[in-house]
Amino acid sequence: MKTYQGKLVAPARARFAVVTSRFNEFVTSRLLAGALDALSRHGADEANVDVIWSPGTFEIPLIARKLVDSGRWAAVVCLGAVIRGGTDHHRYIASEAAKGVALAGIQSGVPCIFGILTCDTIEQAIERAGAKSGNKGAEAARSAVEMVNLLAQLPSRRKDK
Ligand code: INI
Repeated sequence: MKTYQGKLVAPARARFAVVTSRFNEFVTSRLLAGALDALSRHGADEANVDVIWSPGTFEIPLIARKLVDSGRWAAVVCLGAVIRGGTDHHRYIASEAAKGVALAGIQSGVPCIFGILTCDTIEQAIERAGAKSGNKGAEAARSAVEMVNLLAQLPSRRKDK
């Protein structure tokens, strides 16, 4: 039996992009701080980390797609905070963001990590951005490091297939 698992050490030359939504910036700035701290603690050189601000969470998939298509980044960490309002608006944003981030990753082979909070209340969002329930930005960054290492170990598609 062979077991594959990704180390939590950023490869020396791997570049990480962190796409962060400006909408609900009081939450997303904390997710970003958590992500940057985690990348640094897991060995990523600051010079290899780029932050890209998105107007809102809805726009994140298009940015992620452009980043993965460039081939410049080993992983894209997507951070946002969708908080329920008085209408269904938030549902469409959250569902398009989840689909779009997943598709960007699946279609490119570049890990696109879903660090987007989907919460009923502002309190729930704050709890997940460094208060009671950890920091989902840091978790997302760790997943990015793990995925970059894991994918590097998995066999590539055979050329004759
Ligand atoms: N964007 C968010 O990131 N979070 C939200 O909770 C949110 N809500 O609920 O409206 C939100 N809206 C903006 C959206 O992401 C787009 O930027 C906007 O619709 C323009 O396309």
